[in-house]
Amino acid sequence: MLAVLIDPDSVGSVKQLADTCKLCTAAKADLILVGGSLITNGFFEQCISTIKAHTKIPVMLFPGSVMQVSKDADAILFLSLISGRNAELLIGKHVIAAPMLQQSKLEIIPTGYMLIDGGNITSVSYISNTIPIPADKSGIAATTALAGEMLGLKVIYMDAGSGAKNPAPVAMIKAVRKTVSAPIFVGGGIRTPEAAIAACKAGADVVVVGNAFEKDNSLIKKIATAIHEIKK
Ligand code: 1GP
Repeated sequence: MLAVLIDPDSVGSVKQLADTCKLCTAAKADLILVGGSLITNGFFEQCISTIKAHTKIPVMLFPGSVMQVSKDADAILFLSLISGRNAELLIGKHVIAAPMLQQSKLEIIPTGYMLIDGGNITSVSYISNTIPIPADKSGIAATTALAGEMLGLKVIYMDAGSGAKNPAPVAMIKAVRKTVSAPIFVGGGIRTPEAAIAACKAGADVVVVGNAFEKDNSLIKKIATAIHEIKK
């Protein structure tokens, strides 16, 4: 599946976002993720309502903080940053968000979130104050994912971070795929249909692309088609 990541901070205007939604619908993108490490423009709620008004594609929150929760979305990736050792992002923020989530109709998706070194320091690594898993340590990634699955997490998200120089390595995705049965999201630094296909063939169930679409929205169709062709 293709998940299109929309970072509210990078949306230029409501019209631009509406156009992106139309392109996502036309390309048959499977999911829309909304979130960012930092939101400075106050556009979060309006971002969700605009997306909901312009497409029927399910909207999944990918929250960078407890402030990024909206009852208007369909689901939330309830992220536990299992590659890091920052207790706040493993359980602390969850305790704060849980009562609010209980009152919402959001589908809660417990997610083992793993940062992978993509060759540069990304916002998510800086803001979360955690060190990503080294790109050549597939064994660490696989055992981290395994522990996450044993703890009951339903999805594993391997993220090189938005704008990563290199996406998560194919060998590492394969190692995680061999070790867990949970669906695997892979994102960060995927800019071409070839990179998306490589991630899928290695075992990703969902490929997440954000930055590349902000720069060239014609890629939505190209990458969606490439991913959907694999299924045939
Ligand atoms: C980041 O996985 C996402 O958290 C997507 O990354 O913006 O580099 O596509 P990009």
